[in-house]
This record gives sequence, structure tokens and C-alpha cells, in this order.
Amino acid sequence: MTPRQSPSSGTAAPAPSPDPTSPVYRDAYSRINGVVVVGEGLADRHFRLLARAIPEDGAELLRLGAMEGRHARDFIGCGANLGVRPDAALAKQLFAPLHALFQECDSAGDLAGCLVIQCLIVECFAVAAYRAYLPVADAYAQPITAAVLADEAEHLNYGEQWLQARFAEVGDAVAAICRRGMPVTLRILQAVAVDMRAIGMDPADLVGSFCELFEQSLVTIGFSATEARRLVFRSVAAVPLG
Ligand code: PL3
Ligand code: FE2
Ligand code: FE2
Repeated sequence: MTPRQSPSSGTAAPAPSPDPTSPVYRDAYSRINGVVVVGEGLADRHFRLLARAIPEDGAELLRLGAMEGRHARDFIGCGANLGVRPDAALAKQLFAPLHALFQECDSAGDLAGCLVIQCLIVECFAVAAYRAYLPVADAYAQPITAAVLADEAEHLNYGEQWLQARFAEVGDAVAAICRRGMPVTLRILQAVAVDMRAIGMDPADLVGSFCELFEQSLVTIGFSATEARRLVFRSVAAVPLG
């Protein structure tokens, strides 16, 4: 069989590695770093709320929350190393709809909804983002990002196990919250797509691996491959990347 050329991704030739000390890079990094630091801080709060809502796993959930607090501090350090401060104001605005959805589920006693938002959607988002960042990260941020990535897998696992054990009762609620949570998450990404390109990342790649990871999680908890694909496809189709 003749070897085939790998299909073009539709983008131009790969851009030269961006210079992390340049003003353009640092300006973009302040917004990306803001999203990461605020996202980690919010994850910390969500795990503490979950610890209250699921007292039998309280100690475990507080431990996961403390990991998120450390991630936030570690990523602040990555910015500081470049002389950059995170743009927290923008990031808080971007995360507000997702946090509001979490609070709505928490107030309604919808534990499955809370776990889908934090442990499946946010953690798949984090894993996809940090994996995509690793190859372009500066020498200081690279080992920190690799260590954080290993922790995020644990957070994803917690949610998957909880939801899998109760899939018969919570399957419909999971599907409902996916339809609402996925578009608000993708809009965060859409808002920093231009900045991601400026630091050498491809936002379309990130969306692709986010969807793949999320689909896998849905299958792990009990959806069929077809149901999972359909659920993800429908949530994503509504949000074109700018
Ligand atoms: C949960 O542990 C953390 C949630 C944070 C989510 C962050 C997603 C960030 C997406 C945008 C760019 C990623 C670049 C990574 C640079 C450190
Ligand atoms: Fe984290
Ligand atoms: Fe996490």
C-alpha cells in the first residue's frame, strides 16, 4: 500500500515558536493565565461545595479542592515568572455562567448536575487544555503543567465513578446538564481563541480533544457510544470558534 500524506489541518504552515518574553505573548498570556487561575480557584470552591453536599466523601472532596488551590497558586507563579499578572476580571466574567449553573444545581440538590459540571466538563476541559499547552509551554511552566495534569485525571475519575455507580437514576439529568454546560464552557474557549494562537496553541485542536475526552467519559459512566457522540455533537454545533 502506498503511504498517504497526512491530511492538512486546514491551517497554514506551522508558525515559528512564539517568544514568551515578547509583549504580544505576555499580553495574550495574561488573559489565558487569568482563565486558568480563575478556573482553578472556582474548581476549589466547587469541590468544597461538593464536600458539603456529599458528606460521606467529604474528606476526599476537600483533598481534591486543596489540590485545585495549589494549581491556582502554581499557575500564578508561571505568570509571575514571565512578569505577567492574570487578567482575573475578564476570566471571572467568562466563568460566571458556568459557576451560576453549578450553583443552580447545588441549590436544587442536583448532585449529578454538579458532578457533571465540575468533574466531567471542567476537568475534561482542563486536561485537554493542559495537554495542548505542554508542547508550547516555556521551560518554567512545562514541569508544573505536567504535574497538574496528573492531578486532573484524579478529579475526572472521582466524578466518573460516582456517576457510573448511579447511572440508572441519573442518566437523564446528566444529559440535560450536558446540553446546558457544554455551550457555556466552549464560549470561554471561544473568547480566548485569538490569545491561544498568540501563545502557539491551536484552539480547534483543543476543542477536538476536549470533545473526545468528554465523549469517553460519557461512555465510561454508561451512555452508548452513539448517545455520547450525539450529546457532544449537539452541544458543540451551537458554538463556532471565532
Ligand atoms: C480544574 O482543575 C481547572 C479548570 C481550569 C480550566 C482551564 C482551561 C483553560 C483553557 C484555555 C487555555 C489553556 C492554556 C493553558 C495554559 C496554562
Ligand atoms: Fe486543577
Ligand atoms: Fe481539577
